[in-house]
This record gives sequence, structure tokens and C-alpha cells, in this order.
Amino acid sequence: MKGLLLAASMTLLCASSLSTAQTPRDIPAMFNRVDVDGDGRITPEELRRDATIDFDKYDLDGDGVLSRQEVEAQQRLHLEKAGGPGQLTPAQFRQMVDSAVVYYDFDGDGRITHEDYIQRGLSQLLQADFNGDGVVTREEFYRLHQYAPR
Ligand SMILES: [Ca+2]
Ligand SMILES: [Ca+2]
Ligand SMILES: [Ca+2]
Repeated sequence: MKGLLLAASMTLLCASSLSTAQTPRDIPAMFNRVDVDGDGRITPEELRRDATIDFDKYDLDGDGVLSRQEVEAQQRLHLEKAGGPGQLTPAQFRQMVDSAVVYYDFDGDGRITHEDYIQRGLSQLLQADFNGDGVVTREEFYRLHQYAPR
């Protein structure tokens, strides 16, 4: 049950690119992309680098802040990856953008800065740090996403 709830919230709230994969087979690819040095562990530094690339991609006007419009475009993109926004009514989509805007604004000051985005990504990454050593191994990452490699 907890896993299901987590999966649902990860689908709705795609904080970093760590959570943008919507199909199980994307999980290893997600891990590999963030694990830049390929040692099988994601460190906060690697996450920070990945979140920065991600942030810059979504900060369309390059002002260092994600506006509501930019978050909306980002959520739309994620939905399209997940098979299209067809399942959502416009009201549901607005609600999704509303919660994403609140979610990313880590310090709650009403602006989504680069640092907010990274902090949110880190907090999301640490959900997978089951043994609390500050890095996320491939096994932990798969476990968080309930992915069983074949
Ligand atoms: Ca690594
Ligand atoms: Ca911006
Ligand atoms: Ca903020």
C-alpha cells in the first residue's frame, strides 16, 4: 500500500529526472544517467548535477526561477511521456500543476529557484537511501521503484 502511494505521488510530482520514467524498464536507464561515474552509487553531487541539467531544461526563459507556466510545460511533458494528458480533465491538470508548484518550492517562499529544485530532488533521492549512508545504491534505487531486474 505504501509503495502504491509512493508510486502515485512520484508519477504526479516529478521533482527531478530521477522520477520522470513512467515505465519499469526506464528504471535502470534513469539510474545509469544519474550515476555519471558508473560506480553503482548515486551521490548527492551526482544528483545535484543531474537536477541542474533538468532545471535548466525547464527554465525556459533562463531567469533561474521556474514560473508556473514553466512548471505547467514540464508537467505536460511528463504526462506526454506517460501516454498523454488524455486521462486528466483540465481541472485535474490544474490541480496537478498547483501541487507541483508547491512541491518544488522547497523553502516555501513562493519562488521555485534552482536550489529549491535541487533540495527537493535530494529529499526525493534520500527516500531511497534505506540504510541512511547518504548515497543510493542501484539495489536501493530499484527497491524504491519496486523494480526487479531480470
Ligand atoms: Ca556514482
Ligand atoms: Ca524561468
Ligand atoms: Ca523557494
